[in-house]
Amino acid sequence: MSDTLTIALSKGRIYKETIPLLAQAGIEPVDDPETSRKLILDTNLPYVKLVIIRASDVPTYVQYGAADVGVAGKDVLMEHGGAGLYEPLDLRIAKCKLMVAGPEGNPPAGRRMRIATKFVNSTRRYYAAQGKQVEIIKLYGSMELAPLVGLSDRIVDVVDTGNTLRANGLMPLEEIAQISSRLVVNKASMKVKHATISAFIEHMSKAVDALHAKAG
Ligand code: PRT
Ligand code: MG
Repeated sequence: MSDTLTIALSKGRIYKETIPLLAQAGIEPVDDPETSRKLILDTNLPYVKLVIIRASDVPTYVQYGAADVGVAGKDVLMEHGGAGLYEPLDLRIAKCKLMVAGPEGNPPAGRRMRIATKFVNSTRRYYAAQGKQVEIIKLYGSMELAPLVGLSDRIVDVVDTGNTLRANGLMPLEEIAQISSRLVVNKASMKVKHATISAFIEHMSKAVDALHAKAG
């Protein structure tokens, strides 16, 4: 008999890049979340379900045990803080960098620099570590717009190709962290469903290695 295993995933790039890993681990969803309206997806294994939620909600679902495990970007995990979670595996997918970006030229003198971001905690920590006093403006999206309309001097956002920055006349300025997606596990589930979850982590770890060996 197997314990139930609920896996939290977000749509979009994390879903697309996690599915091949799950397939290697023997788990295949029955529905496609991009076309289905279901938020709980059945899989080929009767005891495994996928819950499809916002990327930034994944750590919260796993923290409270609403999902046993989940896949979340390190950017999202740094912001969440990691309470109630184990982070046993780097899945090496959805890679990007958390960066400070802005227009060319020096920041304004004579007042605190303004930074627009949805990564408020990570931004505060980054500047505090440098002893810099900055004003952080919380946004929920389209950070690149903020410097263009004078809302902020800089932004902190995740950057992949940098095309979005360039298209808006901004440049990557400072790297805060290298980002990839991580497998996270609810601490209580790890105890109560130890055999099932250890086996899942082991399968996913092998899947990461196999996909990397193939990609070269
Ligand atoms: O979209 P939603 O508001 O629901 O949530 P989300 O933006 O957090 O989710 P999603 O699916 O967009 O991103 C999930 C995770 O993918 C993030 O938490 C990161 O860990 C990771 N990731 C990897 C990225 C990118 N690459 C990335 N390029 N997340 C976002 N982007 C954005 C980037 O900020 C820019 O706006 O994609 C745009 C294109 O990037 P460039 O640099 O290639 O132009
Ligand atoms: Mg997005």
